Amino acid sequence: MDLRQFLMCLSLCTAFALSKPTEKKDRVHHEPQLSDKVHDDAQSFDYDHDAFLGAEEAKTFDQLTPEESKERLGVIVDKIDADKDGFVTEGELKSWIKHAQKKYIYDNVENQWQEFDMNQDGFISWDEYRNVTYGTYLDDPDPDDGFNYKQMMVRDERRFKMADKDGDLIATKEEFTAFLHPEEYDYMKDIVVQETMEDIDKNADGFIDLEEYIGDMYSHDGNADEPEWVKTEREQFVEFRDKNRDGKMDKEETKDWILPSDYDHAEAEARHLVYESDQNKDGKLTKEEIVDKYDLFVGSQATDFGEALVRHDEF
Ligand SMILES: *[C@@H]1O[C@H](CO)[C@@H](O)[C@H](O)[C@H]1NC(C)=O
Ligand SMILES: [Ca+2]
Repeated sequence: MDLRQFLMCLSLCTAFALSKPTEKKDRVHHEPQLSDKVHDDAQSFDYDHDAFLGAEEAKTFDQLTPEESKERLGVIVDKIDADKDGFVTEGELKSWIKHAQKKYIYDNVENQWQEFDMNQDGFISWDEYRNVTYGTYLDDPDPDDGFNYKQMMVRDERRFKMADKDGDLIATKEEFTAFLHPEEYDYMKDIVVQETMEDIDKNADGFIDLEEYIGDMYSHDGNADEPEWVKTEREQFVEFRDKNRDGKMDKEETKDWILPSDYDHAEAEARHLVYESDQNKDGKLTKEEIVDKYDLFVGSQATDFGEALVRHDEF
């Protein structure tokens, strides 16, 4: 999928999200992420699958029969058990999840690289990126699909320049990775915060106030009462987000929200997976305990089919 398709999808998905106002939109997706799915095990284990396998690999498991899934999961368990003592600890699981995340990012950059490095010199210049991504728009600067490509391009260029450490407007693989996955790099954190603020700060005063904060996650459904989670978010804003209690979030407060320094997603997910599958409660997992819960860890054709039925019910 190239960026144009991705953008199309993004705008479609946004429209879709807006049509379902009671569902929470997850803004905190800029953090070093394990998945772009919302983590709600009552709905599906998609987030866990992405975290455990990496998003690409998770898709392959969705094609397997339960038996094939279990077998491949068993092979993975042997790899996770680094000290080969027959048990998977929370620490081993955390390392594995971090590894899956790194691999996903590496593969994702590799997959896109060929498309953008047009002259195949091992670098991607801003010109190459711009031509590939916005070539159609540049040829016809007034497209009638209503999407603001100009604004996207300006934003991409600013991010590209930030990722491009030596300022030659030519990205090495490392710099291009920082461009595509800025949340993974300390030196990109400011731009991640800036882009997020621009998205949410509708009146462009440089701050996120309570209504903008709520408006980004929830759109009012006529006269319907606000769902409970929206009320909770309002309290969160007042109690925790707006630390200096001036009624709005500034840059620092926004950064603490979307890129909290004291929260490790891989660790939290490892703890969650152990908690959910440790049948004898000895704090570590056997291969049997993991494979028993294969639907939580990896899923399969069957679980995906089940989800499709659930999704169908919602419409
Ligand atoms: C980008 O497109 C322009 C206009 O078609 C062309 O002049 C330029 O050489 C292209 N740059 C690269 C790096 O392909
Ligand atoms: Ca190149």
